[in-house]
Amino acid sequence: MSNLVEIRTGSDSDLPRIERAFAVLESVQVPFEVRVLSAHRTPKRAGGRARELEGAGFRVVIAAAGGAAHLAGVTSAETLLPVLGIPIETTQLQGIDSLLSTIQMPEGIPTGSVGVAQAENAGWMAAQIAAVNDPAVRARIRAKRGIEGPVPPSKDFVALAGRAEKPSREAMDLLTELGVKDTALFEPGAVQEMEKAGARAIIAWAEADSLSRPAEIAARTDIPVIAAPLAPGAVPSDFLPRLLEKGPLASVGINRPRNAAIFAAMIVATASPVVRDHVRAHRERQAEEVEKKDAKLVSQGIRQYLAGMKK
Ligand code: RP5
Repeated sequence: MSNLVEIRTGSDSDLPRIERAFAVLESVQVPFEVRVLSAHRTPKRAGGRARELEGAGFRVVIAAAGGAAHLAGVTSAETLLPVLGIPIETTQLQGIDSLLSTIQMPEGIPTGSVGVAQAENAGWMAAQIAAVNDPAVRARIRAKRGIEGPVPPSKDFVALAGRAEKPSREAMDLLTELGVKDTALFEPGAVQEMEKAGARAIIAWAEADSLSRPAEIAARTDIPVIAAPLAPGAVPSDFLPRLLEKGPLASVGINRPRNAAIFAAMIVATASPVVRDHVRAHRERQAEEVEKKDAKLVSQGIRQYLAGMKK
């Protein structure tokens, strides 16, 4: 069987810190390859390899880096495969620097980040994503994680969990545009219903008073859970660490419902060529929009362009 998960680190000094990810993948027999590919020191090699992954049969990437941790983000920009970031702990800032530079991706290019040093969670998430359409591996994962019940069905379906009307609508509209026509909103406790519906990914909304909710859902299922934190204003410094305390889950950053939808579609796309084509087209449209803006800026010059922006 070809490797399904690529694990890349920014330095070989990261390798001993993510050993638990290797152990998890080995325990459920999901084959993986490990590489040292730095976003900064070997950018061409990291980008080039990222572009090859889909064609080589990989389903998901884990990217671990510390400090100015751009490896997961740069990799996300170069592949349509879901990328899970592991922010490595740092001495001076305890890894909060790594976490923020991994998780706070711009709209359109999501990375799913686990918490600081949470290699084990990344291993489970990667295994679960690699197995969305593989009942045998799902059965192994469920047995190891102690999740009850037979392996549920799996189809191009994304479940949204929690009461968040506007972001849910936004995410569902985008999912439809990305070829995932089947979506539904569930009460957060309705995990069995989400499983019965055949979900390939769950988007779990979390607000300041419900930060543990995505992890509570994730504890009861092997469907990959995407934590989608929402906050109306400034958040305390422990907001994201608390959200990511338990797992397995990955978060797309604060107030990014569209990235939650895209990340969910990317997970579905690993088992659905139709959705994959839509995700690719969406990426291309995004790039064209930015290129058009740049061309306009070059032709108009900065003063006229800024004046146009202020109108
Ligand atoms: C990052 O800088 C790496 O991912 C690592 O976490 C950190 C230190 O790297 P080394 O100086 O040990 O190579 O790029």
